[in-house]
Amino acid sequence: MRKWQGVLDRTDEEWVNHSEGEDTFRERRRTMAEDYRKMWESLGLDLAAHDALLDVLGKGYQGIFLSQKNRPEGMGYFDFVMGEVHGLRIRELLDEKAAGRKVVGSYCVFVPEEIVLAANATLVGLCSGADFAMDDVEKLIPRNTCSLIKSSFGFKLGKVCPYLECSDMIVGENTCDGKKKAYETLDGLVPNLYVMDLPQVKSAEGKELLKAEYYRFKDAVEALTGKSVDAGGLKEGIKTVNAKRRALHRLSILRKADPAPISGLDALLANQVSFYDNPARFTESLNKICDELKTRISNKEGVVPGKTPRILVSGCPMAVPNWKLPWIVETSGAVIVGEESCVGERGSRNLTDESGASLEELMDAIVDRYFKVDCAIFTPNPDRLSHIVEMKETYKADGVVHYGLQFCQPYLMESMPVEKALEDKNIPTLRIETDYSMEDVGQLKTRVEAFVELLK
Ligand code: BJ8
Repeated sequence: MRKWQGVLDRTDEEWVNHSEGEDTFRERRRTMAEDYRKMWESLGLDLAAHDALLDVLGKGYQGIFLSQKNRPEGMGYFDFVMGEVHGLRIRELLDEKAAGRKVVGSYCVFVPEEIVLAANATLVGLCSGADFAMDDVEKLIPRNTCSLIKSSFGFKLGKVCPYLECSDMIVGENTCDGKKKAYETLDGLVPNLYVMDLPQVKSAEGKELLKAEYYRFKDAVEALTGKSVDAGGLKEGIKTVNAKRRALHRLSILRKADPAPISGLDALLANQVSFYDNPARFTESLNKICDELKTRISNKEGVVPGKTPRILVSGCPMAVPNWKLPWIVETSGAVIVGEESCVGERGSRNLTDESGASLEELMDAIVDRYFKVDCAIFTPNPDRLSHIVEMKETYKADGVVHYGLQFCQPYLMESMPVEKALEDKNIPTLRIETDYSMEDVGQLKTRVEAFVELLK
């Protein structure tokens, strides 16, 4: 924690000059790089493939994030975390493991972090935001599978994800058909897959199923860690996760301001980092940015000058390093002011009631909270439609871009009623269907630019 604390406390000048001196800094980075390579090797990563991935990511990050103007200073912390996302954070997780803690990896916001924390384990999101090893992937799952699922296979087959390799348990979930069938195949590739069954209907029976599955998951995590989940531990877990969600809500609410105090790209990055970082440290860093944004707002200082069309993005989750659509939108003269997404407000919307005294009451509170998540796998799913309209109003968006990944039936099917509900209220809407490749960037940019012109 001390190394990270130093980062949180760094002044601007120290970020640039690294007060230890340039030579010492370079030497320290060289030693760290050597240490990381040994660490990645010990996790079984393919070093050459991993180097290639980090190279592409580093260049992409530079071009997309660091080239933005007028960023909040507090984003320095998130730049640092991204720079160390396969380095220092993995070292920290391995240190935790050496001290007896377990790591649980997840692909979905239905996996309750509160229970994982209460059982003395750490929850991490598993990367699924870039194409990798596609030739190998398409030998195992059909070509016409969504990019997110293909990516999770690519990161495993290409041996490039240290989070996946250091997870003691990998949690899959029966959500969309693509995922639930893909996990049958993933089961043969990893030794520690746990599959959580999830309801598809918001009925009393559906809620009972979720409750039964959360108890089954609690038992499985207890068996993994050897620590029983009791009321005290669960209450602490709930408080930690609530504090993280409160900070994310605070960030969302600050984005109501016009002019927008932070870019959509940076806000998305904060949401993405929330899946990897230590929750308490993340909460502290995000609250610092929110304090800075509050000052910006009182000074009427925006991230982009003048009147800029404001966009709400709605649809499939954008996992690291999927920044394609936000980058297109924000380099086309608009600013994103909200994300109706699991890596955004759908994933963090509600808090869990902390007031229960017994384990049963707290487990019920967790079930109540997660049962409100309005993922498109639910049928029917009217809450999502009202949330999109509500968010458009709350964040004073001028229009909505619906983001659907190719071959994602739940979100592409639902994009039709979403468009209808928005059009009924005269809200301009653009439906996008894409994947992780860069082949359609030119075509998407033309469509987004035309949409932004319409909003002016
Ligand atoms: S709660 S959105 S994180 S399931 S894009 S894999 S739906 S075919 S990701 Fe999700 Fe949980 Fe729902 Fe959220 Fe399938 Fe669509 Fe692919 Fe998707």
